[in-house]
Amino acid sequence: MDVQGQREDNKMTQEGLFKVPNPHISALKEDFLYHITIGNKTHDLKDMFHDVKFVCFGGSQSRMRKFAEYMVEALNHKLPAGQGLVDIAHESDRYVLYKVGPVLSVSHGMGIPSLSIIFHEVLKLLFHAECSDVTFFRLGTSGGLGLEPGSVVITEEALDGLLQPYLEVPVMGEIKRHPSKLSKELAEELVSIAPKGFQTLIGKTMCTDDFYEGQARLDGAFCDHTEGEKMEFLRRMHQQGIRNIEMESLCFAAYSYRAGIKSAVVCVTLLDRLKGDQISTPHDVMAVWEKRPQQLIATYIRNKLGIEK
Ligand code: R2B
Ligand code: URA
Repeated sequence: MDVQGQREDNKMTQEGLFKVPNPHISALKEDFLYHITIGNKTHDLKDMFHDVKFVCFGGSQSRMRKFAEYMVEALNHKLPAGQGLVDIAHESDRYVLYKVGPVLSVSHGMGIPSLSIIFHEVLKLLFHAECSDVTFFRLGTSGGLGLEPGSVVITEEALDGLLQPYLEVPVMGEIKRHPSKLSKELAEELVSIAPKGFQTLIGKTMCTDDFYEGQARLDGAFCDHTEGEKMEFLRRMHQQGIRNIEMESLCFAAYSYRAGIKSAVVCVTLLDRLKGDQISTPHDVMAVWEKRPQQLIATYIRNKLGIEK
């Protein structure tokens, strides 16, 4: 079943508040966001999160902590004397959640199932907190196609492993199909403020459920394809405008679109898949590359908040 039409039904109330599309949520006695150990009756979510305007997701817990620390500096955010950043989800060890002024920094783990869980819970958190005009970003890593490693790709459209532009979710024995569209306007705005010194571009992204065979690698524990077949597939992808490969953009795009939230996927490329499969770049070089999406998003947020450097 194609649920494309649903987008018109949900999201914003007349006051511009974000509203989750699920009508059952408001009927719950308490909505406990299990994987981040936050409840809408246990906690005063409006008091804690009402001012959130930007939610930044990324795979690794430590990277999202570093991003939160970086945002403290970037936003000239004053932490109360003697206090540091605290992981709001610290009672669960599944994800981390930091708040720096209007910015949430959240880890999503690896792959669509992990991202999907935290995405549901963050949307419900924003709903309970009565947030409005929130923008989402995924700041990630990826394998590039025909790009200098360290380049940054802003996703124009996310495609699955069959190169189809939608997320398919089996629900009660039926496949639900959700288009994986992203904001063209936001992608263009981001590319227009990208720093010089490395390439930042808009391109399509293939999102797979597997890092090895699913991404046409030859170096997994299993492999039933030849080098020639791999190269033929990667070249075909490149010809279709695909510039990178990762493992979450499809769900991130589809759920943002379904929720009516403006969003962007910004991933640095760690290698050129037309040249190989193994990622063997030294750690210090990779650390510099991994900061590039963060720097771009920090610039965007600073601009929106009118913060001068
Ligand atoms: C990029 O990197 C991870 C796999 O190494 C995965 O989460 C992704 O999308
Ligand atoms: N993440 C991926 O999913 N693939 C890569 O090749 C690199 C990072």
